[in-house]
Amino acid sequence: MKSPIRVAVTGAAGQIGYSLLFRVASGAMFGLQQPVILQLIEAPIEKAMKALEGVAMELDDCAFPLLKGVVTTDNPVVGFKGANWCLLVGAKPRGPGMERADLLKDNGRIFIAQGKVIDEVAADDARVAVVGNPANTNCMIAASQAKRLTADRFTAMVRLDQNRAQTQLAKKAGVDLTEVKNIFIYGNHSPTMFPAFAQATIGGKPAAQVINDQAWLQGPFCEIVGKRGAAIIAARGASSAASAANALVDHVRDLNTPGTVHSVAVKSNGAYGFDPNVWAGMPVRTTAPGAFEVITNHTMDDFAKSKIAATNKELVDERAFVAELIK
Ligand code: NAX
Repeated sequence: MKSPIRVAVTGAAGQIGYSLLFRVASGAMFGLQQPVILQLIEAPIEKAMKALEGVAMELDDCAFPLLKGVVTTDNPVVGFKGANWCLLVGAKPRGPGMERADLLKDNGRIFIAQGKVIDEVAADDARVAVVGNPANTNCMIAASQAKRLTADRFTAMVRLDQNRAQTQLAKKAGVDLTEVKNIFIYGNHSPTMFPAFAQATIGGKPAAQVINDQAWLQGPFCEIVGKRGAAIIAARGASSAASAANALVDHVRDLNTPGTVHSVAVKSNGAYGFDPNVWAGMPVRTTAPGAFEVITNHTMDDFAKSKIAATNKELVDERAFVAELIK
């Protein structure tokens, strides 16, 4: 049996946390041969810490063979100490009437503090995956604080959007979703994201040829994927949690599986016209556990270029809102 890895999770008593932790402890994220120690971090709020104790009790009650320890804390220094993976799920939600700029700044302060502490106390091989919204910009902010860890260690999750896009293409084509390949998400995890259908294939043929409805691909398809989160809130009365947790399992598992090609928000290297200072969703190929290269050779037509320009502009604007924090 391998020695355990330490997995720090913020927002561990939240909705996504409740769907996520049991899958990490069961081996879904790191494999059935990899023991884990969970280091669960919550906001310093009595109610949240009490709920976290309940979650830890339930983890105990599952008797997971791979779970070698659970730490619960409201102190990020304790929670991130020696962590090999830092899953940043916790964030301040947007309250009624709250301006987007204020949401960005409030979360910015959280992610500045967490980025600093991770850089100081996490393991040398630490990797960070950000889920808390606005995920791309929060990731950029956390990475801005790192002196020891390089920017490629910081990724944000757009995998839920990729999974949503894959299923929508399969439903439209009337095929099993495993027939759909090479659908990747570009840009921000927000309604401006672009699910690039031109590269996608269905049963080995171009998706656009199989679906044969360019208006649907350019219109309703992009809209359904971009606004799926809002549709789930409208139906369920709460935001997507189980599917988000599942996507994070996919995100981390695929970043640890060499050869996998998948959508991840990473620091832009200027590819596809993204500003080099933003974190943008794009296809990456995992080259070694935790390491990746960006796939830069996808051809974009004028429609794709205009969608990417719009989502890039939103990311650049978000960065401008928090510029004073990351100086
Ligand atoms: P919840 O409100 O259920 O849980 C968030 C938890 O974070 C709470 O328990 C809260 O106490 C905790 N928290 C707040 N500040 C913290 C801090 N400084 N340190 C540690 N914990 C802190 O939200 P949930 O539904 O779990 O969603 C979590 C985040 O994921 C939200 O920002 C949400 O918008 C975002 N999402 C991101 C998605 C993505 O694809 N990137 C999709 C799903 C989700 O909407």
